[in-house]
Amino acid sequence: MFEKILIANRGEIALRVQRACRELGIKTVAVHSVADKEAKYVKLADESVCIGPAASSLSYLNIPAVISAAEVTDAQAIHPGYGFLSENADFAERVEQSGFVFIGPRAETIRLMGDKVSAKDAMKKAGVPCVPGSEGALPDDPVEIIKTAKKVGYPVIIKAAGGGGGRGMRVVHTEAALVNAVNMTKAEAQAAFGNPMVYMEKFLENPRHIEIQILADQHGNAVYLGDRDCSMQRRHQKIIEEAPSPLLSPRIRDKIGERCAEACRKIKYRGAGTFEFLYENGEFYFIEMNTRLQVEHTVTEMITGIDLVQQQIFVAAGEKLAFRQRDIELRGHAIECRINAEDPYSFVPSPGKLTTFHMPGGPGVRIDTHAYAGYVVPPHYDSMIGKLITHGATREQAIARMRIALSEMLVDGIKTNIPLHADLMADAAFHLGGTSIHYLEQKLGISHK
Ligand code: MV4
Repeated sequence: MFEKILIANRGEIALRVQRACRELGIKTVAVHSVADKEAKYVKLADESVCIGPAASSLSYLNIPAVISAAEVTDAQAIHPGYGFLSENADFAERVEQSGFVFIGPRAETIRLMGDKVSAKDAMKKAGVPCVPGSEGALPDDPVEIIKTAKKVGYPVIIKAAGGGGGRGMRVVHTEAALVNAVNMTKAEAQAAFGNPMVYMEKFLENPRHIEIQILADQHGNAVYLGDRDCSMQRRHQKIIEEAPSPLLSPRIRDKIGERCAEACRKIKYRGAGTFEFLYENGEFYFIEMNTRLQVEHTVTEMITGIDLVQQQIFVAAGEKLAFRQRDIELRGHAIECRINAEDPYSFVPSPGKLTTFHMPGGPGVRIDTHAYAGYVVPPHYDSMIGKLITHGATREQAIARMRIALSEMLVDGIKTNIPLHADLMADAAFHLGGTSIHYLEQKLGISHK
């Protein structure tokens, strides 16, 4: 097992990874920007290294600075958290070339999944159900493009191979608009990702966003750890996630889960990963695979009792998974509310000093946060300051616990989205079993983009 791990991230996830390491007796190295030098997780780490100025492009995204920090501190492995360098194949490659273990999949796998055309192709071949659409990337020939759309059926969606997470997409409703839309998406994709490749899919009008968590070791074993429903979002930012999805029966869950686990065995996946699906009219449609730990991994941990960060560390160290599929049991229901430093309705960021910071407690309540009274939320990064997670025997109990926990939570000095979460926990459609990916924007009266 590793003796020392460098954590290439900040905020709540830096603290989350640190706690996993400490429990395993692994020493930790925190890296931080100038703006984060007073952060709690920096002080709690065994060692810390300042890797650059506040701007993340010069610090948390600075590959040579992160690798140098691992060298000077003699760390053996690097955990990238989520965001920043976590899905950067070049980073993973340079980490391993420098003699460290990257806690995540092989660089080759990250690269495969980073290109959404090759990801979809690989998953289709591995038996994962995908959205109907073009075979690979769209050709240049307008006649071929029109033919493909006719076959797929309108509306279609044009997506950039280099995109993902909602970037570089365009919905097309008519043949008249098609070729121009493809060309526009290509030009944008070239500018944004340096890759003009685009592909076409049938546009699903009102799906749910359901994802499957998987875990694979380097010995050919892979398991699925249930699903999460992440449909409550706005502008591709999830705000509430839950596990399991209230929509799925155990039989359907096991069927899609086993498909994902089998795909992981086929492509020799290593580490934790997430299959993202759209779910509509009882069918799953694969859209993307995330090769990192996700913000919402906590709800999976609550219902499985498995520490996903520790599992990432075990498999990165070459250990075999200590459990099989039949050992994994889903217990009860968990909900996560992302607590953001922002106006609850306009979503404008609200950095600044937390003058009050009282956190709730009680049975089934978990809080993952690096914040505390007196902490200053810096303006340079993501607005998420913590996650409130509740677990209950049933969905109703998890919701009840969330309502109580939200009512106990006091944060002053900045604006937070706690009032929005309180509204949503009382929302009739949410209570009835959740909503489609468009519900929150419709409820808030935001028009589609
Ligand atoms: C789609 C879709 C409808 N049909 N693909 C947006 C993020 C990216 N991961 C994929 N996305 C979508 N792909 C087809 N064929 C609708 C979306 C989408 C969406 C997906 C998941 C969560 C939130 C979303 C919000 C708007 C659109």
